[in-house]
Amino acid sequence: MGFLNLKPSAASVISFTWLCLFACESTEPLRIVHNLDTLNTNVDQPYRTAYHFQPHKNWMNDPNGPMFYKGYYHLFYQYNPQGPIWGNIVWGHSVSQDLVKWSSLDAAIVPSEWYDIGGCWSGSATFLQGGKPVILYTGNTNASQQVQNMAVPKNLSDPLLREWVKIPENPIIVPERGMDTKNFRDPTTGWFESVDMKWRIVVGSLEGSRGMALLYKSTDFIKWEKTKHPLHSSESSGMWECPDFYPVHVSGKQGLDTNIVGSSVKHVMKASLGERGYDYYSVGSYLVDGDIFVPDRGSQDDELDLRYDYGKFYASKTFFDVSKNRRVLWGWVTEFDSQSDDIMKGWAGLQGIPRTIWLDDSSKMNLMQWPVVEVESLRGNKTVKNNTVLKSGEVVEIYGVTSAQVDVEVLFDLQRMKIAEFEEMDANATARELCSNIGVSHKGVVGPFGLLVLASNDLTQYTAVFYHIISHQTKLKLLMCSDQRRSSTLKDFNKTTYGSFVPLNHPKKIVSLRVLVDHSIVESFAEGGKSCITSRVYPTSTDLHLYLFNNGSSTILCRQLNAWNMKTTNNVY
Ligand code: DQQ
Repeated sequence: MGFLNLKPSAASVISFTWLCLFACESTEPLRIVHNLDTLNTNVDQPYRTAYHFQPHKNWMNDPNGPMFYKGYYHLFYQYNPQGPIWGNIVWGHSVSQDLVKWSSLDAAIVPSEWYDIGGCWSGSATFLQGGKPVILYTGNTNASQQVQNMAVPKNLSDPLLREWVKIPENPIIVPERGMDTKNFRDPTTGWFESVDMKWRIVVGSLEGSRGMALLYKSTDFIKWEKTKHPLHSSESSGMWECPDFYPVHVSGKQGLDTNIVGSSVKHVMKASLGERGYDYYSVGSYLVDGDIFVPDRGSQDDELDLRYDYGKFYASKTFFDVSKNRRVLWGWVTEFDSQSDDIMKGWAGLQGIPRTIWLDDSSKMNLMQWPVVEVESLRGNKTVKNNTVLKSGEVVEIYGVTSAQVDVEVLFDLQRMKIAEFEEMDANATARELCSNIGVSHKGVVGPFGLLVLASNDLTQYTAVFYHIISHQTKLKLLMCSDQRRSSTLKDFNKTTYGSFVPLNHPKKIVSLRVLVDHSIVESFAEGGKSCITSRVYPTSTDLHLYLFNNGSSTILCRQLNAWNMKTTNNVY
């Protein structure tokens, strides 16, 4: 990791070159506000990422108001300008022309009025008629109550939208009498319905233990009226943070503007459940006349039951990227070390790689997610290793890759498998429990097999991302695991194991896996994006390697492996 241990002078040179490259290519010169002199440039920073979105220092949580405007992607985010722990929350603001190289600007919205002095919390951007962007955000008031506010750009001809003005009508939505004023937040992107010529938004809320998406309507986007019943809710789910509601096409990958309804469209309702710490979604129908969302696969109480990601991924938000006709998902990936580690590092929180999101054609039940294509522009030297036979207990090193900064795509060939060979697993156990119980060293029949990333030379440290084909509740299942038990020797590191069942519509002969590794984050995508697991890990070894492995008794053929060293886009650490 020598290249991260730059002396202050070297760091400054690299940053300058990078900023110049980016700023000089843009139509507008960017005003970069971070001051290199104040950065912790003399501290060892092995866990800062090279190509993920992260501010130069301090705390970051939810992505807010992502949008594309006049040639630039905008990402706002919950940011503490004063330190690496949550508090003093403002809307940080960065811009990019390609979703992978970012420049930071001044904070867009900061606490200043009685209605947001306690923090400018999460919200969304909407394009009103005429293409004018506006932001809705939650203000934590001087009495610690939650209200919804609006901000508009000062200068619409500035593609960087550097200055935002809070409107005089704020707060535009306040909690009604009897509502839980501390659980009323995170307005969504608005959508317009021609049936009554009204805008709609959803605000997350809680009544008792029932989490809900309150629906509000407006003709002018300023005066809002709550509908009689929520758009959707779920008993015992706790507060619904950062709800998201959007249409997906029933077939194909193209994204849809949030206003679209119709017979070729399904809708997705997502809620971030604070008590569980995960983002859940349902696919279903939006009945505009009844102002209600009806999930297709409703369990008894219509609970949301699918997850974007079965690892660390929270408070996510999508936007419709009109420039590429796709819907893009951002999600916050928190740290997994201790708060004192964060204070030492001087920062906490990443955004996952933005993902294109669409409905799974084969099931119409779940979403597909895949790193945006622009990430592939960061691929450098390529290593190819085809037709590797992995006998039981074999570990094969992939040479030529920078294991800390790599994009790996693998195809495993299961031709020789017979269904009769699959192991029967505890029918009552969840995928995560099965992954924990099995572990990477289990000697199964078909699996575990997969990758060891961020692995030390002597294999005492590694993060294992692997598959296991099993029989569970009398069905054939592809179990995907990401095991952090041996990822680090750090004392306060959370050594958890994540797991997910990957939808398999029929016994498959080939299964695919893609893993993006970036120093302290491992993002895994199974079967072209049917299931995803994101992990945060902190390897203490400085000599890191990449391996293929198979521990099951059946031989596995790794038909194809492509690995690319990934370029660095983050200019400083
Ligand atoms: N983070 C924001 C809230 C939101 C929570 C505050 C979710 O608006 O509910 O920073 O992480």
